[in-house]
Amino acid sequence: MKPVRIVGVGSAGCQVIRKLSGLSLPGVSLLACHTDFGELTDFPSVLLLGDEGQGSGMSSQRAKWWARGRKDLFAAWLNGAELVIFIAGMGGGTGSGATPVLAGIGRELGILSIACVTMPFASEGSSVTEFAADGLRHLRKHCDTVIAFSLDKLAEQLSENLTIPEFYAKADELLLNTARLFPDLLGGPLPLADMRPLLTDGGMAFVAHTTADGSRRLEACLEQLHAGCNYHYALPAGASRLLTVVASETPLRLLEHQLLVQELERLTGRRSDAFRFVPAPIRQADNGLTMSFLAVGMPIA
Ligand SMILES: Nc1nc2c(ncn2[C@@H]2O[C@H](COP(=O)(O)OP(=O)(O)OP(=O)(O)O)[C@@H](O)[C@H]2O)c(=O)[nH]1
Ligand SMILES: [Mg+2]
Repeated sequence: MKPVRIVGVGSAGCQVIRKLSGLSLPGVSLLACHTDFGELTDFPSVLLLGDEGQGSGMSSQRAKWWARGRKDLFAAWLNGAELVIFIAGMGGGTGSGATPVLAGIGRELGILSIACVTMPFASEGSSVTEFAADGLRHLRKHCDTVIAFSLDKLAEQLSENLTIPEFYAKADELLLNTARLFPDLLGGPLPLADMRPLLTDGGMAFVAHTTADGSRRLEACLEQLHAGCNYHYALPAGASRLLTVVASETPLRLLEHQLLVQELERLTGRRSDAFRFVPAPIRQADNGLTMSFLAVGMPIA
């Protein structure tokens, strides 16, 4: 039985599942979950929420209700899992309403759970923002660890010339890369047993993916850490546990390591014994330095 399950909920979540299904991930089962039957084609496993198949009509209440109606089916699919990762765009009816309900089903079964979500643009309007905030509040109750990115902040980092589909492809990539930080089964650096103490009851988490090369590569990565796009958080200040995943063709120099530890101590307000640095496999052969930061146990904003 595959120990890791990834569930995409709603259009955005299913989009990420589609991308993950193109990767070879033994040990991982994927599920696309939606209220809209038309968006559930060409997936290996799907779960339709409700019987109509016409979408939620932007109603998170309806999506919640329908997700509760699938409790037995979803629990059966989760059987034997050790970790479940939920992916969704908060703001629509399905993602905002159903994801917390599905996460609650996982929690009742005692499965370690993580949610990686995006929070909508302010320009999507106040009802979308409220759905999203409500969904996030509920996710915090039902998941061990929740990571939320702000689309407004992501847009600030990217070129203004991107088209909307190009922008959403970047948002999907951010969610996908974040999900892949987790167990080694997904290409992450640590086995599940080592992720467990980090993520259990982790609350809100901060994640930043950075990459740079050249003689000031470490400083450049740290600058990118400051320009992260986490909802609520500009920095990993106050985190109780921190994992830094380092991939580099040329290993970190001693001076770089010292600078990194100093800066992380300053940013988080923690001593270095709250940190763990792990090397990651290099996916691209270049001289660059790639560092991902996962800070768990962030103070509630
Ligand atoms: N990552 C990502 N986010 C998207 C995409 N399209 C829209 N979003 C964002 O995700 C939020 C939720 O949109 P959807 O995923 O379509 O919503 P849903 O969960 O399908 O809910 P309903 O369509 O209302 O049933 C939106 O408010 C946008 O902020 C996408 O292609 N990728
Ligand atoms: Mg949708």
